[in-house]
Amino acid sequence: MHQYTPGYLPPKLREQLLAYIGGLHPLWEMRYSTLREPPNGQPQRQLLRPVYWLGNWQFACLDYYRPPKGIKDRCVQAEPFPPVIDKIRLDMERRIRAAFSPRDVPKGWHFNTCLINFYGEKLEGGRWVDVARVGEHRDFEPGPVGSLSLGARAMFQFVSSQRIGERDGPRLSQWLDDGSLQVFGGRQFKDLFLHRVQRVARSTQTLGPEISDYRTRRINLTFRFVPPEHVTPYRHLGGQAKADIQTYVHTLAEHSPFFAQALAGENVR
Ligand SMILES: O=C(O)CCC(=O)C(=O)O
Repeated sequence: MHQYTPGYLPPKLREQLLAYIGGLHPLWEMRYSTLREPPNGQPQRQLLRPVYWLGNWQFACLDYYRPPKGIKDRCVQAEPFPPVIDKIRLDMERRIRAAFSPRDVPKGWHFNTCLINFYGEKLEGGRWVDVARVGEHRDFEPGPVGSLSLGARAMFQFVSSQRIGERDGPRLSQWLDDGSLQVFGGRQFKDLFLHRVQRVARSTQTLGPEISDYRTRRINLTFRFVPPEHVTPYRHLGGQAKADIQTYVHTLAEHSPFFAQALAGENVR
């Protein structure tokens, strides 16, 4: 099941959402822990773009949520959704429940995690380099996914996970416009297809918070469901996981009372 709704966000809500996002301080994470050698000789690298997670944070260095095996210490409790996002969340959930077969909506499903991606170009060695894309991947969180787009439009594609070569081509291509909502779920779109952001249209307009040496031209908010029993407060993380993300949590705590509190409560059980 795939549904695209252009013009989903009313202008006032869009404005409120952008005002909230404008106050965030996104993180630019490294793909692997900086305390150990990357696994299987993988090269260490910065993620392609800065991100901010709400609800729970999947730090790249702890690896992403991948049930059934990749569950422990993958999703770290993060700031709750602010009222503007909670309002949109409720409406998206209502639409999804109305449109999807109950078979594709797991028990207890609701949006409790939101990844905010900042797409743009970064200054590298005095040159602006376009990094506005995401490679093919699956979202392993159970149930439907909702995605809101702001700013320059993006070419979003579903491709078969069985693909032998490029000849096969994308199974579905969708331009995601400013203010649009895309939802997808069910076996075909979640399990059999992978998805990617192939490119983001060029634009001289920027949006979102100031990020040093970076120009954002598109923001995407992807909503998913992580079973609450798989979300771990910072203080309950294992020692290695806690050490891996400690610097990030300190950076977040500089601007986020939630993460400052998480650090203060570190020794509370
Ligand atoms: O930016 C988008 O439209 C999609 C982002 C995405 O694929 C993801 O967060 O998993």
